[in-house]
Amino acid sequence: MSENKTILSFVQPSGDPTLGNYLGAFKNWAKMAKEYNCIYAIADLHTLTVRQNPADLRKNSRQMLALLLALGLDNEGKNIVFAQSHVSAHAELAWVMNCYTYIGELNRMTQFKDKSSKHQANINAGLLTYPCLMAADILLYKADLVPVGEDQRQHLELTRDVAERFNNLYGDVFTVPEAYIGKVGARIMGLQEPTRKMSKSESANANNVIFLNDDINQIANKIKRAVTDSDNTIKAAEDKPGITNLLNIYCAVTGKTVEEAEKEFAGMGYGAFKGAVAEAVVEDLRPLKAKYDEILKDKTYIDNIIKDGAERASKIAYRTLGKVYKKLGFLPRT
Ligand code: ATP
Ligand code: LTN
Repeated sequence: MSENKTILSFVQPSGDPTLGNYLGAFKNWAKMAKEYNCIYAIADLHTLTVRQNPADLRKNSRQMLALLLALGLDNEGKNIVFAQSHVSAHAELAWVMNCYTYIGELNRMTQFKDKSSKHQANINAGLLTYPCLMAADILLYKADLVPVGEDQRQHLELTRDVAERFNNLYGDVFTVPEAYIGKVGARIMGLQEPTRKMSKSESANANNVIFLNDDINQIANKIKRAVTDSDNTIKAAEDKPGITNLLNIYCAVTGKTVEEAEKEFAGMGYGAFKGAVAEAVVEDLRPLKAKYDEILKDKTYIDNIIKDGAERASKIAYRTLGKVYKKLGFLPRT
């Protein structure tokens, strides 16, 4: 049955890809790529809500695409990989979504509150209306499932509300999507600040974030330097955020449950535990990094894949946009 279902997810090319992106999102995308029709893109339009350096944005966009391709999410067969800015239907449907979303709903978004407190000199309208563009991304492709990390759950719920609101007014236009949030890895925290999400664009301390661009030794060292606590028991608990985070990371790469991992490490010292986590992460990342480095060297290959991706995405997106415009009462273009 999953054969005909569509899954869709986008990532912002707003920095170097992190272990959080990989474990919270991409690893699930890769698992599902075999079973579903998949649409994956870089959300370059979304990055403008925070000021970007154009050269960095170009570099980050190719890096993020190289990673998606290294994970096997390419355009072979049924999957579509592209850049959001190449399909203008996103910006067009986002305007419509803006007119069917209430300011009160947008004001409640945690990401808006978070980012506006961090970027006080640039609280632009896009930062507030960001979920309308995200809703457009999802609804244009009639996505059934949207695999994301925990931080995006609220945006997904808003998308569902707006889709239902629109359908109630105009009949069944949109598919109401479900969020898919993995059981482990959905929220990887910083290694130095384990009470805050590991984030590619908010990393003052380089040891806090594992970047997929880091070399294997750097990755292992960052894990070995992760903050823990002084009680020396390896258990997940609210007052042990450092250990809990390392256990989550370990489980996300090995597929084990937290209980299994706790049993495995019972009685072990923190040093040995961190060494085991580092080894598991490095083993998981080594082949992926090798592929990623190889693909990144071939700009033309990446650019060709997204050209083809944009053409295929456009066909689906404009079909939906046409239907929406017709329902709204816009004159047909004859
Ligand atoms: P930014 O720092 O620019 O906000 P980000 O690193 O949070 O970016 P996004 O581009 O917003 O990453 O997210 C890409 C995907 O990775 C999303 O599905 C998001 O939920 C997931 N993700 C990001 N950070 C983490 C994390 N620390 N743990 C789990 N999943 C994450
Ligand atoms: N808001 C998301 C990125 C994003 C997205 C989407 C995710 C933009 N459009 C559509 C899933 C579906 C983020 O910041 N991670």
